[in-house]
Amino acid sequence: MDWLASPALAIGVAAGIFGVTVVLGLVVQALTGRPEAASGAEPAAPTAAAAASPVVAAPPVAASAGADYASGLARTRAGFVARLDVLLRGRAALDPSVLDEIESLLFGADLGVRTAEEMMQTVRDAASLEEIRPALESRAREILESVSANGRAFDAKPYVVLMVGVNGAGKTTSIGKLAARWTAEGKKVLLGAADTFRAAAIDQLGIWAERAGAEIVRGEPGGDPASVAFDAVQTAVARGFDVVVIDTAGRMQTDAGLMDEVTKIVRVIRKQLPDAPHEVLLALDANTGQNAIRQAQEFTAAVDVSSIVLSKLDGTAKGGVVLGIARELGIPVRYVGMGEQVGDLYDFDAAAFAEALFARDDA
Ligand SMILES: Nc1nc2c(ncn2[C@@H]2O[C@H](COP(=O)(O)OP(=O)(O)O)[C@@H](O)[C@H]2O)c(=O)[nH]1
Ligand SMILES: [Mg+2]
Repeated sequence: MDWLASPALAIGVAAGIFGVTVVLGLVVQALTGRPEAASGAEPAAPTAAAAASPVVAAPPVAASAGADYASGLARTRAGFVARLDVLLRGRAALDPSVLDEIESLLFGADLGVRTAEEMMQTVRDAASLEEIRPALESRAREILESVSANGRAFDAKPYVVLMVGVNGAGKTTSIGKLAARWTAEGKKVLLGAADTFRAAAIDQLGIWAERAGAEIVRGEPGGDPASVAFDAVQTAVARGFDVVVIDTAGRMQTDAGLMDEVTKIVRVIRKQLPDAPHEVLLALDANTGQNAIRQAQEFTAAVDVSSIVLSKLDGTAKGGVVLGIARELGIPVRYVGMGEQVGDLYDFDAAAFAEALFARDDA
């Protein structure tokens, strides 16, 4: 936790977040160029040297801010929005051929069919070429605002959060980032390592727990995930934890097996606390585009998903999938992950997101 108090890291993080878009673009490229790491990959080590004080100075997790979104969404913007601009610039009038081109652009933008159709209707309703861009931006904002998440009350103690999602979706990393945020707010946080699929997955959560100043309940590798979840909740009740976050495995022999496991975990948690889990977070990897929407459909059929953590927006051109998720599933996106470091998790803000999506890089 020492790194939280380190001015050096604070400066590093600030520079990373507010750095010039060009530099960020390179960073993003570097990140994307990496081979897709498996869930067992160790989170990148904190860069600051160990300081002495365990006192947490400030929450390490940034809330939403336009500048952060703007850089995180650079790749997405360089995709369909930039192409839209090129297309619109080259035209004198709103004729059928422009509409055709915009249509194929929207349908290729990972928005999902329904969302692409709605966006296309917005384009058709536009009276002039100039109106298209602002109309699309406000339609995007409307879609995102229609499912915005309410504030978390932490109205139960312990407040039980269950993290679900397929392998590599960013569950463990997002839990680490959230744990750091919550311990920094003074909460007593317990993590439950119910991804018992591989020993490395348990170790990965352990590293994050240590970094975040949270405690962890571990099971045996290959052990029963539901019993780890049960133990974690029991420990949280017995020892007065404010929050307990359960990490889960994202793979089973079959998808049906995975969903069975998730529902079993919920059932077993309820034996301890009938109204838990108070929140089910679904982690989705933005890189998977349309697939993320399908994954969400499967998980929502199995468990009552409260909201979504959309990870890896920094490394993808498929950020438009946020619109598809909002429109097709009606589940709020609560957090967006834009990097592997502890501070790279942002509260989702619909208006800021839509604005960043349509920001002009050439302005
Ligand atoms: N660039 C980037 N990488 C991320 C982000 N979130 C997670 N990752 C990386 O994606 C990989 C899989 O994440 P992990 O949390 O282990 O996924 P899990 O299998 O769902 O637990 C790891 O290498 C993470 O460091 C993010 O927002 N941006
Ligand atoms: Mg994991």
